[in-house]
Amino acid sequence: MVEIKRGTILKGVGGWYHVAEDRSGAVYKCNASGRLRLGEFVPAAGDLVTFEMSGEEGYITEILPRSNFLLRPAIANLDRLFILASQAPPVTDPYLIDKLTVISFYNRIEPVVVLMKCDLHRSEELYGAYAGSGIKLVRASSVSGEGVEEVRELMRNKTSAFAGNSGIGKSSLLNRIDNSFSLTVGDISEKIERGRHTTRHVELFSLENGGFAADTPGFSSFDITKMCDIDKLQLQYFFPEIEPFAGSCRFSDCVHLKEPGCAVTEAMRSGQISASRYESYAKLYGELALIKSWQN
Ligand SMILES: Nc1nc2c(ncn2[C@@H]2O[C@H](COP(=O)(O)OP(=O)(O)OP(=O)(O)O)[C@@H](O)[C@H]2O)c(=O)[nH]1
Ligand SMILES: [Mg+2]
Ligand SMILES: [Zn+2]
Repeated sequence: MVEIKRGTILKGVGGWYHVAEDRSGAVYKCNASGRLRLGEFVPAAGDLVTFEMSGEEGYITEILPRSNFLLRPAIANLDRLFILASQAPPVTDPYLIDKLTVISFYNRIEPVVVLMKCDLHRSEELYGAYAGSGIKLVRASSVSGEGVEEVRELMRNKTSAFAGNSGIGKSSLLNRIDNSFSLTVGDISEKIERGRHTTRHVELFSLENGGFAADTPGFSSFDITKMCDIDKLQLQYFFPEIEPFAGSCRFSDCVHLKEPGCAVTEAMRSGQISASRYESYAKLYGELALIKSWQN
C-alpha cells in the first residue's frame, strides 16, 4: 500500500514543488496533478498538502483547506506577518505599515511591527504610535542583536513572512535569527535583477526551532490591491485600539470622521489613540469609499 505523507510546500519551481514532510522535515520534490494546478486552488508556498512517493519523486494528492491566502506574494496559511519599519533610512511611511496591519487582521494573520536599525535610531515616533495600539511591537537591530531573541520566539512553530521596504533589513534579521537562512544582504546586483522581474517566487525556510518563514519583496508589491475586498464600515474593527471606543459614539452608525459626539476622535484628542494611527484610518476609509463608488 502507498504511504500517504503530509507536508508543507516551501516553494514552487517550474511546475515542481518542494514539500517539507511534517514528521521528518525531509524535503521532497513533488509534482501536482493537472486537476490541482488548473483548479481553483493552485498550490502555493505555505500550503499543507498530502502526497505520495513514487520512487524518488512525490505526487501531491490534496491541498488541505487554507486558513488564509495572500496573492502577492502567493503564500498560504500565514500565522504572523512581521512588518519591518524604521525612522533610520530607508524611513518608513506609517501609512504603509497601517495598510499591512489592516490586511493582516482582515486575513486573520497576526501582525508584528519590528522597529529595525535601533542601533542607529530608536524610532520614538513609530514606537509611540504602536506601543498602545494592541499590535505586537519589537525594537530590533541585526547589528547589536537587540530584539533578535524576541522575534525568534514569536516565530517558533509558526508560519511567518517578513515585509518591509527594500533596505530595511529583512534579510539581515532573518540571517541572524536562524542558520537556515543565508540570504544576500544589501546586494545591489540582486536588486537590479529583481527590478526586472515583477514576480518573485516566495520561498519558505524551515526554522531550527520549528515553523517556517519567508522573506518577501517590499511593500509596493504586497497585497495592497486586495484592500478593495474590505468594507469601509468594517475598517474600524481592523484597528484594535479604535474598536473599543467605536460603540460609545453618539450615533450608532458613526464612522469616526467628522460626526459630533464621536468617542474615537475624542480618544484621539486625549491621546488614547495615536494621531498617526487615526490619520491612517481616515485616509484608508477615504480610499475604500472611493473604490466602492467606482465599482457601483
Ligand atoms: N545599522 C544597521 N544596519 C542594518 C541593520 N539591518 C540591516 N542593516 C543594513 O541595511 C542594509 C540592507 O539590509 P538588507 O537585510 O539587505 O535589507 P532587505 O530588507 O533584505 O532589503 P531587500 O532585500 O532589498 O528588500 C545592509 O547594508 C545591512 O547591513 C540594522 O539593524 N542596523
Ligand atoms: Mg533582502
Ligand atoms: Zn465615532
